[in-house]
Amino acid sequence: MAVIMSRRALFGAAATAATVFATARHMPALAQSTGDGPFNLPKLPYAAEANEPHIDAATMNIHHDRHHAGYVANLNSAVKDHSRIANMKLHEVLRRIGEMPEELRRTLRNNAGGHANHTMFWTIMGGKGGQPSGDVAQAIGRDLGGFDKFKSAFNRRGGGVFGSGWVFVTVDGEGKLALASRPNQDTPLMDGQMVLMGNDVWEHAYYLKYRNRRAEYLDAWWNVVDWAKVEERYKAARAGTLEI
Ligand code: MN3
Repeated sequence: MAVIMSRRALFGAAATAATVFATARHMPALAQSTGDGPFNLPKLPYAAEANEPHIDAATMNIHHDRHHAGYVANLNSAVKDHSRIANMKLHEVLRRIGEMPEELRRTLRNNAGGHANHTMFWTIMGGKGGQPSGDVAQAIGRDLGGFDKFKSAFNRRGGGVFGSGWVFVTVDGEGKLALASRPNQDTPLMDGQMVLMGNDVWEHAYYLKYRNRRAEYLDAWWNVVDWAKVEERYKAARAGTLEI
């Protein structure tokens, strides 16, 4: 408990962090699933150490087991008495966020958004960085001016998010790419778009290792991107099967 309390003090967005930690207290240290559905925390697809030294294992553990678990728990609790929403798929909730009951909308925005963003995020990391090849490389060349230009524009965009949020690459059904950023846990899925990849620029994603140096984190993050996974997402987007 002492560790939890001292870490809580490290993070900004106190209200959100307090909620997340209050929920996480009731979970096992290595929560793999909230168990009480309907939404579930996916396992990390690799060991927490897999992104060392660029992203430390402690950050991975707390980010997945506390923060992401907290969004899932809050989401489940929000839909507990709303079976219509509880039966929807996550991407449907987000796509139809404007139709959600007004008293639930902010909670769903934050927690369904947080669940989707982090689910995407884990899957595209655990790699060895480098450069993409194949269709993704071609699309980056065509739509984003090539890899180097894309990487610096993405980092600039991530650095420009005021407070907490995300930087994304969106992809449409034809495979066209664009850069986007969103505050908090918003996602382009809320605007009917698809997300190819994205990076979390909340302080909780980098504060333990990088303190307030977001630009250093943004730079280092490219070393852990799994381009094969990004390529899979690209193909799924074109096939109409990419959900989150
Ligand atoms: Mn996060």
